Amino acid sequence: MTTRPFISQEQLFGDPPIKTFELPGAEIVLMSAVWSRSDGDLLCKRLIDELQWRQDKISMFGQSHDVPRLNAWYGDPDRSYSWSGIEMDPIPWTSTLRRVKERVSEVAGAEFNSVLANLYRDGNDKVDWHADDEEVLGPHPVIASVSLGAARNFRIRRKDRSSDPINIPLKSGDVLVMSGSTQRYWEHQIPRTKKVLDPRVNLTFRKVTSSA
Ligand SMILES: O=C(O)CCC(=O)C(=O)O
Repeated sequence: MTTRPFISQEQLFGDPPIKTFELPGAEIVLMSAVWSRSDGDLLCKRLIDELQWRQDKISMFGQSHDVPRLNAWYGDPDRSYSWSGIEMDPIPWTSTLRRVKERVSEVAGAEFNSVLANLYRDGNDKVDWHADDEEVLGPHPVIASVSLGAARNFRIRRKDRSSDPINIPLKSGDVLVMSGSTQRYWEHQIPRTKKVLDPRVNLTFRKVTSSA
């Protein structure tokens, strides 16, 4: 079953340019080029070098597999995070991450106390369908997601599959903000692609309301 196609509205003269997606039960805003493409690419390289990336493993059907990307969790003290059985204790903010957090808070109009960093080494790395709906994020989390480096497709779909998936291309320097009931009713993924050979860093800023 499919519903009407989503409507998006562009605010052409905004700074940064803003696109809102009107979707049932979701609040999603895309801010293009919050960093210029070249600054986004430089930031991507710096974060690849500076962050303490880890290769986590998940267990599926009794077998252990590498998570298909590298991760790092930075944030205020005592803001641990766990997902799919993986526990992450926060590493203290680096000056680069602090600066990015300040800019993201400004454009998103929200405060954050932690960030999950994802490193997609190339198009073979991905994140499967999921929602950021862990209890520690609260019922209506604001999640601001910064894309740096290679452009990748971000796909969202209703959890009840009442509409077709929607594709939102994310480029270096873009910020996507999900809020309201988005995590309750929708899920998202970054699919694998053979077309992308370069790395991408994604920073998803979150507010952890209490420790896991
Ligand atoms: O890489 C992205 O844009 C999405 C990352 C994501 O879904 C997550 O960290 O939960």
